[in-house]
Amino acid sequence: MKPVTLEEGWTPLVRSRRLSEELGLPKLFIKNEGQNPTGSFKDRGMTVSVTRAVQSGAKVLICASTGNTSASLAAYAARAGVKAAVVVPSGKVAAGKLSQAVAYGANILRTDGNFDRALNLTIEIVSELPSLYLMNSVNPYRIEGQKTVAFEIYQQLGFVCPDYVVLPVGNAGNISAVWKGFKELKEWGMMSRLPVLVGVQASGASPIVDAYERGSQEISPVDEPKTVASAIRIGNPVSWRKAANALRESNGVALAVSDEEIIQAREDLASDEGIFVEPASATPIAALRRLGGKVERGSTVVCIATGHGLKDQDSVHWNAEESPVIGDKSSLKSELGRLSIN
Ligand code: AN7
Repeated sequence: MKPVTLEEGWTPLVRSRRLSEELGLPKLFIKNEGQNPTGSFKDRGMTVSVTRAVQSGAKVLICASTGNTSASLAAYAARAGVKAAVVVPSGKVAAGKLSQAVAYGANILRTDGNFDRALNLTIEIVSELPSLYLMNSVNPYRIEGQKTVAFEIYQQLGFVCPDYVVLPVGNAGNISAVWKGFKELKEWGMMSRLPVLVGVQASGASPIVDAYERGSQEISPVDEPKTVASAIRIGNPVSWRKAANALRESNGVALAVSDEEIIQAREDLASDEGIFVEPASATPIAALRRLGGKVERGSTVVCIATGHGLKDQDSVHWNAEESPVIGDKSSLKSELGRLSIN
């Protein structure tokens, strides 16, 4: 069977121009996963998992989602000609992501409460109704697809292992996938070392960071996760053990950043680098600011920008009243005069 694909992956690895100076990291790169077909890294995994599901005869694919997984599943199910059901926490998903799922024709099921509850309900119903095929990142094919970002980073750096890979952590599927990809490159003899992983959570939804800081082997779930970064508003990450393992094996760091730091980083990525991401995807820049000089200046650092900014426009504050209304050419001219144009 031919794969179900929308030509995902092969996203740009963009070298930072300005934030690199501020952070004192001349070799800072942004892996712009927002350039995937549905605007997030989820597409890398969805091509594999939908292909395998369809191959096994599945007719209804289901996931719980904070938004991006639902948009991605909806698109690949449409492509494959099978049904998608997406279970989302009511009122907690960014409008751009929901409109994608609607446009691609998914069945939208809203639950009360948060994402963790939506995922629990979904996992329970899948165990009772065998015609449903679970597409969350506990599905191992998702991880197999998502690990390809490691292969691309290695290739785009000129067949070199980065020193640090910095990424947001929600349900912890992606950090597990990234780590699997780099470990395989090493096993295959392509690289002789491995990167240090930096996993970033929002401070209102940081069970993995909390356990890391306590030095604990177990997480304590956060009952009511809160953050502006709705993609990673997750209190009980299903793959936390894999994340903890990846952090330990890579000598990695887990840290939490505040909503203010996230929004500032999102603004700066857009206005300093020309890369517009959703809030969760700006957490790596906020984390590098926190780490300050702890990352050696000569290091090759890759931040994974996981999702596109257009998905979450509510996070951009713009007051139309503050921008001038142009009545005629002379008012246009006088307004432009402020920009020192001749
Ligand atoms: C932009 O869509 O969990 O740690 O249901 O959308 O693998 O969960 C999204 C997660 C980071 C965290 N950045 O990845 C979902 C969902 C963005 C995301 C993450 C998500 P994981």
